[in-house]
Amino acid sequence: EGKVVAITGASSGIGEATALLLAERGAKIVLGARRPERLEALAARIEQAGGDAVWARTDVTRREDVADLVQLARDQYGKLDVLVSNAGIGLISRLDDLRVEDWEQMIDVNLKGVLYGIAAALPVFREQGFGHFVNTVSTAGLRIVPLQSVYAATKNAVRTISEGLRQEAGDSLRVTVVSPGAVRTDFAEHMDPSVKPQIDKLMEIALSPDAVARAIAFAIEQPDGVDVGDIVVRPTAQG
Ligand code: NJP
Repeated sequence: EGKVVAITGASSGIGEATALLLAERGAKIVLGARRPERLEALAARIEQAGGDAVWARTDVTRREDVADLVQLARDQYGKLDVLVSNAGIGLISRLDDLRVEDWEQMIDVNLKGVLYGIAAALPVFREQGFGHFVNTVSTAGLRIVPLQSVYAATKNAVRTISEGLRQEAGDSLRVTVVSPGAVRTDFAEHMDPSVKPQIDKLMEIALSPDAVARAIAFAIEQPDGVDVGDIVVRPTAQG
């Protein structure tokens, strides 16, 4: 339907599935992530299917990269309708293990990356008089369990900021948080081998990333004035 949608973490999993689905439905897609070869291949796939996509190497821990991604949307398509801040990393461990660098990385990607998205897109949305933030958070933030507390904290911080943004936004902006449960992506690949058995078990019941993509598309495709604020998508088998 001609919306311009920028997606961070578009090189795999939920971001990639969302890019493909929205492109198929007529959106123009601006892809961001750190792996250029994957973005290039995805953009080519979208173009071959008759869609429209551009990409930029984007590390969301670098404020200027996120600003450049937003600028690319404006340069290429003249506007930005939606920013999907989806890049995320889950490095779960016991607090006792003092994985301070992992904590910092999760804060940098999951929290500061989203804030950089707000810093880049909010002035654009204000100027345009419309805009939509979609932030991928987590069901891990809804029920805190051992090993996941720092990850959950970064996601709950984004949830809090999203609600503040919604309240400050007025009627011209939309803000959506999407909380996936277990989804079959590369997400678990970055985790410590010690938690692998637990994660493998979860992956047995995990959803396809398409399920989350459809939820994101649902929020984006609502008519003006309708704000889908909070969506949880998890497998029926997830406790
Ligand atoms: O995982 P994965 P998902 N700068 O690993 C990118 C949340 N979630 O699709 O940079 C920019 O396939 C990375 O790209 P690259 C989760 O917290 C998931 O499952 O090229 N991008 C890749 O495209 C996350 O927020 C589950 O390596 C960076 C993407 O992030 C979102 O869903 C459950 C980056 C990760 O894709 C998508 O994750 C849940 C950086 N510095 C929440 N670092 C689940 N899968 O079960 C990473 O509750 N990326």
